[in-house]
Formats: sequence, C-alpha cells, structure tokens
Amino acid sequence: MSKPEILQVGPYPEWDQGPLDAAFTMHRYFEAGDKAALLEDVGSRIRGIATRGELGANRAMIEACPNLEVVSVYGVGYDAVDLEACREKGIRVTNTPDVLTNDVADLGIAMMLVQSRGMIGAEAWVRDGSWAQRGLYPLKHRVWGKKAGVLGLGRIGYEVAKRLSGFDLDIAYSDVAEKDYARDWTFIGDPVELARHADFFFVTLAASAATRHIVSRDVIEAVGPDGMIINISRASNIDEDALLDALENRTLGAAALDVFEGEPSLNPRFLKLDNVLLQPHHASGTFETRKAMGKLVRDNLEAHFAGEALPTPVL
Ligand code: 8YV
Repeated sequence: MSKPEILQVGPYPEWDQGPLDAAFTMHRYFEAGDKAALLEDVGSRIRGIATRGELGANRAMIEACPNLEVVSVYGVGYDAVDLEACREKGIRVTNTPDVLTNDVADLGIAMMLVQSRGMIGAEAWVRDGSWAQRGLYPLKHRVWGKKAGVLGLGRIGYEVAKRLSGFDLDIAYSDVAEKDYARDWTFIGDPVELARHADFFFVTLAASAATRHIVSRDVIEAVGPDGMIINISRASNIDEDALLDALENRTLGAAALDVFEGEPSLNPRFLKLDNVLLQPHHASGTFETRKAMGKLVRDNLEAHFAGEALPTPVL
C-alpha cells in the first residue's frame, strides 16, 4: 500500500525529517523553485499538509489539494491556517500545544529580565572594554515588586503569571472572562485598563482575526513611558506601526519582542531603536521542546491515517 502523500510547507530538523520520510511521501513545498507547478503536479495526491505555526496553510494551498484530509501544525498557533476553508471541506487540523508552553513562558520572563536590567548592553560593556575604560555600567530598572499585566490567560499566559508571582509582582490579567484557576490574580477585562495597571505588559493570547491589533495605540499609550511590552504570541496582536511610533517617541518605555510582522524580515525602524529587545521567534526553540513538537506532528498524521483519535485536534 502506497504511503500517504504529504505537502511539507517548511523545513523540519533531521530528527523529524527522517521519520516523516519513512512514514510518508513528503513533497517539500519550501524547496520548490516553482511552487505553483509543484501543486499542479502533486496537489491531487496530497492527503495531508505538514506545516509550521508561522507558515500555516492558506485557502489557495488548501484548494490546490482537493483530496486533503488533515493539516498538522508544528506549533501551538494555528492562526496562519485558513480554518474556514478547512471547516468547509471537512479537513482536520492539529497543533502541538502543552509540550511548548513552559519554554515559551520561560523565554517571556527571560526577555523581561534581560530588557529591564539591560543585560545585552551589560555584556557589551564588559566585552568592548567600557567597564575598564568608562567605569560602572549605567543603572537600569528593577523587576521584583512591580506590577504585571498578562493579556490572555491561556496555557502560556498562566505559566507566565505563575513565574511572575515568584518575583512578588502585583499580577493582573485580561481574558474573555475571569478564570477560576486565577483567584490569586486580579481580573481586568479591558486591555487599556490592564495596560494602565502594568509596568510589564505580556501579550500571550492566541492570535486570530478577532485579536488583530488588540494591543492598540491606546493600549500602548496606557503602558506608558515607564512600561514595557513583552510579546511572545504573534505580531498581529499588536499594532506594530503604533508600537514603533511609541518606542521612537519614548511614549513607551521599552519592548521585548519575539515576533514581527513579515518575519524573518523586520521593519528597519526596529533596528535603530535602543529600547527594544529583538528575538528571532525562538520561544519554543529548545531541543527538548522541538523534538516533542515534531513527534506530535507525526503522531497526529499517523493517527489520522490509521483512523484513530487525533492526539491534539483543533478541528
Ligand atoms: C514555533 C510558534 O516556533 O508554537 C507556535 O505557534 O510560533 C512557535 O512555538 C513555530 O510554530 C515553529 O515554526
């Protein structure tokens, strides 16, 4: 019996590629010189799409595969998958939640600390000889005992808030409703009010059309010149032009960002700023977590084609 044919949208590490190639016939979309020609050639044979969180699968790709049965996302965010198209056509969608939650939360906390305490500049201060030549490194800002706001108290937001409580921060959160598992923290429904509360404003909610630019110019202004925005979700959750304006005008004190519109290309305005920490969308980027993500991608595909329950279904 021939192996199910899969459209592979982006690269995977070799420890994933090997088992995928053994179990399926993989068509490497990302390597195709003429992607339209590849879809024309193999689209009718494609039964599954294996993609990445930031790459997804748009309607055109889905419709180019008329016998598509399942989309397996390497990542927890499935905002780049056209769920409406999948619903219309009865296509299953899976992602890789839970296995990456703690790494993503860890990096968010690290980004807050690194940016607030100026550790990138401090490293340069030592390495370039400034310490010996210019003396003490300039003072930065405290983290412990201040106020934090967590926009989105799902899996990742909850783990961020848990970690923040270790720094004696006054923690508030916003979500669609109060969470019974968050009785130790203050619920503030309005993102602007949450931003007014926060010295450190974490953006941790899942991205969708409904959350696009939820961190608006008003929210950014409410975080203010002494506040910091930390984004470990998706760039689309923030009005990036408004963010850049505020960072340039210093009406926002600082930002620490792991995601960007148009990544891996950035708006060049970011590169001129000294009040933003730039990270290359690597919040889940550890060997341990990425191996667990890759296994979930395979487990979901194998379960589907074996007619078994999907381990981590979205649709
Ligand atoms: C992954 C992510 O790095 O989980 C997600 O949605 O954005 C990241 O954890 C990405 O999906 C891997 O390409």
